[in-house]
Amino acid sequence: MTWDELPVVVTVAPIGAEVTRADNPALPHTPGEIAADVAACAEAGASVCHLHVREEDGAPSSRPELFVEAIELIRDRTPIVTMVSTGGAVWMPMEQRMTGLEAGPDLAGVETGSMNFGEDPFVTVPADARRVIDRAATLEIGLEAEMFDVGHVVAAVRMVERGELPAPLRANLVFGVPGGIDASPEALDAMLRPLPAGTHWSVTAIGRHQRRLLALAILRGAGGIRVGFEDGVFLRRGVLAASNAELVADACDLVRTLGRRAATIDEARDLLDCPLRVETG
Ligand code: KMH
Ligand code: ZN
Repeated sequence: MTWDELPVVVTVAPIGAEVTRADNPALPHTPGEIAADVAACAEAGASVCHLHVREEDGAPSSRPELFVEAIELIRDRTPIVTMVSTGGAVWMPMEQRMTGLEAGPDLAGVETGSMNFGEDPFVTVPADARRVIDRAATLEIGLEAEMFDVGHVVAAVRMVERGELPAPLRANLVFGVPGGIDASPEALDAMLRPLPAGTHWSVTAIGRHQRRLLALAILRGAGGIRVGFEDGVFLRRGVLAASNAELVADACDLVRTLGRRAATIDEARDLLDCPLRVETG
């Protein structure tokens, strides 16, 4: 298959830990709202959802019951690939960041380095990453490395070389977080350079260059792109998105305009090597 025939896995990140209803009133809070939102995003073309959870009042949370309920409700409605964040919020200790793993998602993110996240330290030392990797292995959950700067990519590749992170790597390259790498063509080149062949790489971009960087990634052969309120609440400059599903539909339009197509959920499961989990017992 040539790069242009490869379907693009569109991930939706509907919640995050920083965005609020003051930024966009359509932000989902409860597991029921999250599941309804994710189901609409799957209809619109998303094949993976990257999840955080919130308390009913919108406060970022790490309560495992909320992850369990959200994932159960999502699975009732759609076979979309479920992925939990283990980045959580900057103020969460590692134990809290890891609670989503216990809900048995298909995939989990793993941070491979530390950085400033805006004004705050966002710390993941190698022992923290290994904790996530070990627990995910025990629970048979696949991992996607979440990387915000070049050193994080180099660290992830070393973890693969040492046999800590399974190969082939699933990589999400994040651009434009203040404190991380910028959202520029040169930054995309720099983040791609250390990645071994066979990596499934996806691009997330924050800020005003989001759409341009996603377009560039699609044309560079990205395996995936990510959109959703976690990464941006605007459809266009000054125009709030009505919903996460609207952002997904727009991302799928962009994929098509550039001569590629969005992956179906089955194709995403194949490309990401994460078959539908069949619970036994
Ligand atoms: N909320 C950020 C501190 C992730 O989910 O992997 C971390 C984050 C990354 O959102
Ligand atoms: Zn996240």
